[in-house]
Amino acid sequence: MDTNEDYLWNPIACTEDKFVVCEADPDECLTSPCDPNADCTNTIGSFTCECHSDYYGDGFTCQPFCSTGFTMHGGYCYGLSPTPGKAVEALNYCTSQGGRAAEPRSQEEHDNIKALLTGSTWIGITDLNNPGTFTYASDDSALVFTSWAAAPGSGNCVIMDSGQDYDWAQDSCLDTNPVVCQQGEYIY
Ligand SMILES: [Ca+2]
Repeated sequence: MDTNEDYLWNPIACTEDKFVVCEADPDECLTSPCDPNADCTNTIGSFTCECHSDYYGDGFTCQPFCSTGFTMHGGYCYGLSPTPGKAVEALNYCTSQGGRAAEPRSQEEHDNIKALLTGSTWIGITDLNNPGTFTYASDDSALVFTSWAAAPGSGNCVIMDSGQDYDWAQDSCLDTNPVVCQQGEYIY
């Protein structure tokens, strides 16, 4: 860039002594431009922001998928009731949280729920509508997966039984247990 020609470009011999102007890529991530719940990646000439896996958004603004008190596991948000209650109270609690009592419909979902529990806990399965045939509490449809305990007990409601490695056991609906609730897109 030639001072004698208004800084237009001018080819000259490479052996001449001249100043040089350097450029370097700034690391925009040093100024934390992304949402606190996003990862920043520095790129040449720019940077990118990507929300953490349990958040959604453009990276500059990220919203949690799950409500307060719920955490995401395998595409669903799960949360435990703060206090034990009878089965009907458990179902109502989950509804009040914008969800329903959890309905584990695969081994993966069962295992994800099991990992959250610290004692016997209601799930959304009963035979109240069809004595002897257990169905999902939300829509009374047939079970597509089961994990019954070796000693399934008796009663019209179902717990994941801490005494049997959290396999499913029947329990009186009037017993009191915490409940695990589930939120998410219910697509089967
Ligand atoms: Ca950059």
